Amino acid sequence: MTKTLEGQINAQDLKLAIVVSRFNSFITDRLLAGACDAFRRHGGDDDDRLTIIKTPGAFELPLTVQAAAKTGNYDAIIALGAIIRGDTPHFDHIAAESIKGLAQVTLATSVPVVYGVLTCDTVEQAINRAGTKSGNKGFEAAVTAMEMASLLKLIK
Ligand code: INI
Repeated sequence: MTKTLEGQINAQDLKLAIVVSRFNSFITDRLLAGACDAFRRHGGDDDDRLTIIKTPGAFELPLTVQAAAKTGNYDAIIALGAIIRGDTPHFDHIAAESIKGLAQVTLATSVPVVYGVLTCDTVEQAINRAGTKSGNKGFEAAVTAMEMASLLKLIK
């Protein structure tokens, strides 16, 4: 008999952390609002189970998420940021290090880490993904975090 494991999207019994960078805060504040909205709309009405942690920029996300993951206090961690291309290769370095670092943290700690970092060529692309034309990637990241937290509990 085949057994299928699939996580549920429900925040009721979950402890989540959102680690959000302040760089491009006019975008990341909207991603944060979307993630908090998703948590509350899925039964996460107890504010004790949602912790928000702020970093200066996306480059600081991996270390901060790692510190949060190592506490063992969170079923999943949502990393939010907005990296927007400028005139120099800086964008590419920050984008590469943030995704690589976060991927390392999730595998090393076995805590689900969800990547809600926008990497956009223009400010308009970022606005479109932070609650306007293309939805809110913070909301989507929180939904994925709930599913992954639930899935990992099922597997264990
Ligand atoms: N940080 C971001 O989160 N987004 C960006 O677009 C960005 N750009 O383009 O420079 C950015 N830089 C700051 C970086 O994340 C670090 O905070 C900084 O380099 C100090 O370590």
